[in-house]
Amino acid sequence: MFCNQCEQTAKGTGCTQIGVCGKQPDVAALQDLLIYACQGLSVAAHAVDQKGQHDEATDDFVYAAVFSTLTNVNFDAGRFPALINKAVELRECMKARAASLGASLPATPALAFAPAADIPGLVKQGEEHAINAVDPNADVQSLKQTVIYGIKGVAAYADHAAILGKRDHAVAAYIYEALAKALRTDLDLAAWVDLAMRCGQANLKAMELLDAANTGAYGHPTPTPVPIGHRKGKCILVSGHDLRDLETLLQATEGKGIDIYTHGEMLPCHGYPKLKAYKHFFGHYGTAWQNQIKEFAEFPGAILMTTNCIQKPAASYMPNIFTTGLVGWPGAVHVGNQDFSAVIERALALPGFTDDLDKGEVLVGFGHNAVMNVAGAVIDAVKAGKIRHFFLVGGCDGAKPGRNYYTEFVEKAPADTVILTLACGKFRFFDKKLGDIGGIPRLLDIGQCNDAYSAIQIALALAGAFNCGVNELPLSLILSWYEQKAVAILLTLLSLGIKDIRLGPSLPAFVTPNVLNFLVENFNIKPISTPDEDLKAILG
Ligand code: FS2
Ligand code: SF4
Repeated sequence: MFCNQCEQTAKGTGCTQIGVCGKQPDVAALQDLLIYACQGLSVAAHAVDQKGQHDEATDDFVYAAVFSTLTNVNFDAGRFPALINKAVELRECMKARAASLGASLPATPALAFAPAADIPGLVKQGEEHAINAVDPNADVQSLKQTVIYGIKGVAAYADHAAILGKRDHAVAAYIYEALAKALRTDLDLAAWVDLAMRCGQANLKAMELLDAANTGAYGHPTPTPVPIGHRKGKCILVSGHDLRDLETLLQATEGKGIDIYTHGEMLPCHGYPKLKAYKHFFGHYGTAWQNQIKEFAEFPGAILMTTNCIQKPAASYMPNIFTTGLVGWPGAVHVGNQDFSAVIERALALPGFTDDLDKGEVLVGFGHNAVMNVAGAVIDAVKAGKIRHFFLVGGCDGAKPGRNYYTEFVEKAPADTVILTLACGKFRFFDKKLGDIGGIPRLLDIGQCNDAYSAIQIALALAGAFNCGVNELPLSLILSWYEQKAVAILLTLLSLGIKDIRLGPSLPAFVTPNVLNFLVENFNIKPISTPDEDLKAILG
């Protein structure tokens, strides 16, 4: 086994025996084989694209299949054979369509790959098609992995958007082209830099679709206080990122005496008008994904995992945890087709909270629409010298040491600065009382990692208001990464020409020194140092 796609990879170089995340070698091989099967499909779909045709169901399948290989999504080997076989079935359809359109297909074994009949056979095939061992040129291989991991993030966003009916074939067209090209070994560094920048642009489109999907279905988030304690009663905890799963669960539990709590990246859901309208959508419980093992063990109700990020469940709460959608863990009950009756039954059988606990509130709901509504006040405060600087402190959380940098950074940021935040890294400081500047809260929660589009829109609007570029704004990006959505977002920021990003807690293992030099020279990207040093360097 070899996997180095996420930040917590073993020894900072690669997981070789078993994943630090809990991924077993057979699952790692099956995931690589699924990507290979999607590459064969992509070769044919790209040829069909070039004749001006495509198939929406194939696009949706590829988004979901690729998303299944993202870190902390599906650990269940038994779920992968069907996906691999489906990719091959769709590849054959696309091959036939290409032939009927007179499109020529390149000669590549991926177009003829035949999946083995059982899991051990598929695992062996997967080992022969490991993502990390395709290109003899280490720097090309590094960029190739950057692009493939970025595509995993793009696929995640596109899958979320497609679930709510928002699609743009341009996203799938890019994925087909790039996955097809990743089979080749004749492309040079410049070609891969171009594919990486276009991955960032495809991700911008996917995030724009997702923003339109979420706000179209549930309204624009508005500033909303969310209790972080609990109240007496039966309860269900929802984690992950999927808004439709939450809505379906809210509908199914209405009037049943069950309160719904969010965990991790579901926190921002409290800001959406159509979701917060449910009276039993009570509050938020716990912090980021890596704390599940402690926090889930203490939750007295059922737990529903949507999308990423699932952590190996402890035996103590295994009977309480349910997966849905693309998520899987062997032994955890998987519920499909938006039928959450088993989750509700379990919640009713469990004790629920036996008391009321007031732990205060946190404020969510500062998506681009809400921030634009106070843009006038923000601009005036900057012009009057009341706001000196904005920091976007956002990105993933994770278990490795070094992430307290972000807490300390926010604590040490001077009182005349504003912190914009998004994604699960915020749980390091989300409950800090940072006060306000003339009524503008100093800590503005933009939303999930899935809402990075909102942060980009806010930065562009500020740049427009001050008649300058984003790089000239009094704004610094202090980012943390863990998994492949963060890779996709980083590529988007780079593709928009955004410079001087500080990235931590460590740099990706799949980036070679030459690729890093390229990033430093062209984008002035830098690793985080200490909060004091970085604040001094930024504020002067
Ligand atoms: Fe957290 Fe990062 Fe879970 Fe997001 S680990 S912010 O991209 O997917 O959340
Ligand atoms: Fe290791 Fe991360 Fe891969 Fe899991 S996803 S096997 S932790 S590199």
